Amino acid sequence: MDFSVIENVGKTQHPKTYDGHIQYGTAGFRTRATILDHVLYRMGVLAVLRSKAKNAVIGLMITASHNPECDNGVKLVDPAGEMLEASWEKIATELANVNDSDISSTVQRIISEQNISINTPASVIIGRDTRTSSAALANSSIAGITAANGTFKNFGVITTPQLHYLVVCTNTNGSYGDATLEGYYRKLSNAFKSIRGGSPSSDKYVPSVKLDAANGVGAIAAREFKKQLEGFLNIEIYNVANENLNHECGADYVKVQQVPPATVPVEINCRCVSIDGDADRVVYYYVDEKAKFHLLDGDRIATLVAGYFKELLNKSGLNLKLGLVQTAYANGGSTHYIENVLKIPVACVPTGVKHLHHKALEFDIGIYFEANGHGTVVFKDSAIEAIRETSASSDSSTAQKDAASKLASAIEVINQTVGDALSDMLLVETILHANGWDVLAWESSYNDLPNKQVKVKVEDRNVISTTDAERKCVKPVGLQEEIDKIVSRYPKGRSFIRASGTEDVVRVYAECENSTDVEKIAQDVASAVRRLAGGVSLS
Ligand code: G16
Repeated sequence: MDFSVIENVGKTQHPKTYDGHIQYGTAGFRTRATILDHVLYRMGVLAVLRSKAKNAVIGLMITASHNPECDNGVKLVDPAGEMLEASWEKIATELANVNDSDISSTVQRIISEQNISINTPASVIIGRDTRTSSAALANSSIAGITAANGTFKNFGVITTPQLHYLVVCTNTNGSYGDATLEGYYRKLSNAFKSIRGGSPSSDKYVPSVKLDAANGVGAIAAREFKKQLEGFLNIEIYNVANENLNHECGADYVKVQQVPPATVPVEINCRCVSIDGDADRVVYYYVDEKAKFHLLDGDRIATLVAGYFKELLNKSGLNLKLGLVQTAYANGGSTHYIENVLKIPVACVPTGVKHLHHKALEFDIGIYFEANGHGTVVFKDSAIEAIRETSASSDSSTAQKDAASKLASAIEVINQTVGDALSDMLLVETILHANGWDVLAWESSYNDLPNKQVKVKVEDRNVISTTDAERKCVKPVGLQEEIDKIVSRYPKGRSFIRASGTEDVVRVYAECENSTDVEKIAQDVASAVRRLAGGVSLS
């Protein structure tokens, strides 16, 4: 590794032209695409160092997911498909922000502090979303990888979950699946078709969905699934353009605005699905006879999956620890249902799939979902083994074998490496089909508390500091007392605030018993934030 080459290429071809501080946030670096060239170059270099440190292949995904088209970003993916280890987020932030003339010394320091053997070979898998800026940023990362003497495989335009899948398959020598896009589609489609078997247990279930692809990369993947699942699931795809990414469509828009995209021809009581710009989030919704909009978000998906798995575990006689992980955004109605009706342990962690994923690994079967539709299910190897044994054992009854086989097939439909909008959709469709449910039956399991999210622009969102899985604000001093005072006026009132890790805003969440009050709580809390945390008007 020639440190002077790394520095010179950086200085001359990918110079730092932005003086502000850029931070590795909830899901990597995410900001305006025009200031990211030097960051991508340096992340190419860092991916090589990380690959050497782990002696494994690392993933590099260029996307700003749910953000607008003008933004972009990059996240590094660790060998087991997890988000970059937290201690390396600091390293990434430091390398992204040093002056051009300090690149060489910083890289050398990282090597020495992390005890990296520079002779270890390094390899990076690259993917990017459909943003106009993504191709050039991919080239910047390739320049960094090459300058640091690493090798790379560029998969071009792919979804974020596909990148995670490819990293895991490569690092497990194919035991998780073939490290190709064909392998990804084949694995999920075959599992979906095999578990689906005969007809649904009731004619309420109609095998058809309307899918809003957010004008993003998910449209490409959805088209492929549509082809492979012909005769099993009819996927009508909307919002497939290469422009207007996430604009008035996509999972984030539907979740936050609580309306369907105008571009999706909703029909009464029909299942509609929205995914986000890089296809790692999914929400369902429908409109009833009175034109009322109903959202079935990540909480609903989590409870649907948890109920199905709990029933199969009971029937199979397997004694496996099932748990669910949520964040503060989880609707109080869902948490109450999980704890008191499903009687499944539930944990709350800070926002960011990395936190949920790690917590979920503590269970034999860990279901994790953010309310925004980001989540999956993870299984311990020992749990998978036990499920497979029961499904094949002559000591099991037919009912036990049947339940265990269904669990075994469900494992194959799930992309365990990360939240995957399309794999999650296939899982939801599998369960609705197995239960013979339409969207109303699914929704009838519990009532959501009315809720509202708003964004507040402040001068510096870093003045906000929280604790207790983001449920309590510790700074600015006095803000939590204000929030407590506001929510205490309303039955089942709850609100919290936190600085976004992907947008330059403070997020406010509010819920309470009466829909007429929820807007008032959100606006009152937002005003308190503006007053105490230096609010500025939203441009
Ligand atoms: C990313 C993260 C999610 C997080 C979301 C919003 O999603 O992967 O875990 O919930 O950002 O984060 P924040 O509220 O901090 O802005 P995505 O789909 O945008 O990559």
